[in-house]
Amino acid sequence: MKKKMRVMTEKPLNAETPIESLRTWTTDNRVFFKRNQGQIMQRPVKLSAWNLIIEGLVKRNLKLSIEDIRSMPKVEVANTLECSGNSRSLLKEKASGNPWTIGGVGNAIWGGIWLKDLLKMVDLKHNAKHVSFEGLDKPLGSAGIRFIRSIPLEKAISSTILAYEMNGEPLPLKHGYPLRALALGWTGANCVKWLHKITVLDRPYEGFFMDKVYRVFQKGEDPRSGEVVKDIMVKSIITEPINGDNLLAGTVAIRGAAYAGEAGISKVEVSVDGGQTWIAARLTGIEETYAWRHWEYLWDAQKQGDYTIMSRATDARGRRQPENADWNVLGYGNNGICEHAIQLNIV
Ligand SMILES: Nc1nc2c(c(=O)[nH]1)N[C@H]1C(S)=C(S)[C@@H](COP(=O)(O)O)O[C@H]1N2
Ligand SMILES: [Mo]
Repeated sequence: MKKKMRVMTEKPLNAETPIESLRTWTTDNRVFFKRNQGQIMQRPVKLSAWNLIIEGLVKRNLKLSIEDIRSMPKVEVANTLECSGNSRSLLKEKASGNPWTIGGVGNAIWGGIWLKDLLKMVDLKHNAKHVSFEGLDKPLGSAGIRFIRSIPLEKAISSTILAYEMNGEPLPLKHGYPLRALALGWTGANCVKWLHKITVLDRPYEGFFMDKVYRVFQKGEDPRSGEVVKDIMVKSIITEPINGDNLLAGTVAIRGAAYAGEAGISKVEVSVDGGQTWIAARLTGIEETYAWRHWEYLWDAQKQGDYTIMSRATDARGRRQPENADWNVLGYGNNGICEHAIQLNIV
């Protein structure tokens, strides 16, 4: 039986991927986590009435139809998308926001175009520094604030795509049909769905979704003083067995996924004694720059009892997961080893 998504809120729709569905290298579109600030349109936009507009610090404004975009050189890239607030509910101290466990992440093969190809067409002005994306989703709440986010031009040129396909299917309505931005290796908030306008700016976009949220700050601090969430930090999750399982003594397969945004994974280690000793896990499956790496450790569990199982990942730049996450008011970036430990009972 296929497990269902865990819905945290219906309006807006916020739902996480069931743990079982994190075990395949690509995550099924139907159970891929869904994170929304606004109201998803009921029906997909009519493609004949849809355009992508590019304006701002450009020498030529551009208005493209979906056919224009599809006729450009196509890129297909595997990219693991994670919500900045993923694992928030596992923090030792409560933080406000959707109570994600580990399912605010998924890996997909995205088909689309390189943003740099579009930026070449418009001819950037010399003071172009940031690129903002605006979504078509209707804001919820009386303030009526649209979802607009910007990324630095450097990221826009080096490794950002505009995707119209997800795992070989047209981009599903809930994931931004017909087009979304994907800043590869960066957290979900940088990947605007239902994209319809790109504006080139000389500074980061100023607005609610840039200045009040998606920033790392402490109690009493002005959100604006905090760093904007960007690349995904090195992290590993255990997807098998499930926390709290009772298992027979013998070989226990401990499996999971590890990811580090723009960096690859060089090592995953597992501890079955609460972090005292660590053993290298085997990296399995496909290795792609922006995609997670699956891993496995076959544990010979001989003695009955309660065990604390942990995993820790090291990325290709030598950065390792911290013992505990750096707490912040909005609970972003929980990649703590201890927070992601699971308990098993061997019977
Ligand atoms: N237009 C628009 N884009 C958006 C959002 C949104 O609310 N509106 N949410 C962002 C956040 S916070 C995340 S984590 C990802 C989630 O993408 P998914 O729902 O396709 O998994 O979309 C991002 N893009
Ligand atoms: Mo997010």
